[in-house]
Amino acid sequence: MAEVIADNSDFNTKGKKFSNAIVRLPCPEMKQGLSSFDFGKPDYLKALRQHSEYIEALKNSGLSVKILEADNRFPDSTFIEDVALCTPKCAIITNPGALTRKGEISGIRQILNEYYTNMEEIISPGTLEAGDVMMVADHFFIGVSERTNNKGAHQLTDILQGYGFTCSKVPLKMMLHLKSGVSYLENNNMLVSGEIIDRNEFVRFNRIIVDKDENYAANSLWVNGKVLVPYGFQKTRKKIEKAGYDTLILDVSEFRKLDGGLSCLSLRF
Ligand code: CIR
Repeated sequence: MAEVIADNSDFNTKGKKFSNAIVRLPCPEMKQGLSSFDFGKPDYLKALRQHSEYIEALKNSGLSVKILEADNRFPDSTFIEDVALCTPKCAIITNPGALTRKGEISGIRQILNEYYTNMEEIISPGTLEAGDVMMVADHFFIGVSERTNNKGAHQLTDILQGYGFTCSKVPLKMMLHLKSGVSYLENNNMLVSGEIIDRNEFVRFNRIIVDKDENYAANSLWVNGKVLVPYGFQKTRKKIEKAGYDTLILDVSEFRKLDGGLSCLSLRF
């Protein structure tokens, strides 16, 4: 495990880090998506509008956005972040832990082949969803959750070490995914919530603590210097702005009904 994580990367300030994003349109079947909350069923048309605003925000942040057709075989397929990990040196196709999501990886390899020459994959019995993976400079924190098992975390560690990266595991008790509760905002700033707040791994960062009643906003998204923040979480928004960031507020209420947040809706690289 790396003891010291130095964020010496070129993009740790307000510069451009990402050039591309891939998103997948939501499908009407999203109503059958996995959910652990009782916020009601998502409204598909409203979700489409929110998704389109999300795409605009990525474009306005300097990304070229590839928009994949909706895949009505998989209600959760709009949460494309989980099916691949895109790093500066390679892309890794994951093996989702949720049975209803395993098939979402079909076709992703072909799409990522347009961007990457180095492609890797996680294989059973290892499972991994990339919502559990947070990149901080050359280090990757890997949440071990109900979706990502130890075998999947080990496979990912072996793969990434082969490319010169370091990794460490973060066992999770409560959160769906690691990034449900923590977001790296570059420049050593980290948004932390819930069970993450007191974890030793993260005390060396400038931690911006998310109030319990705004836990959902811990999944805010740094994109090329700006931070996208979900609508309705004023306290967190103000804390992020106080840390020096411009924020962009996006309503993602329909995705929240399926436990999804801002990071889950795209692959960025
Ligand atoms: C699921 O339970 O898999 C979806 N309903 C939500 C996935 C959210 N993805 C993420 O946090 N990276």
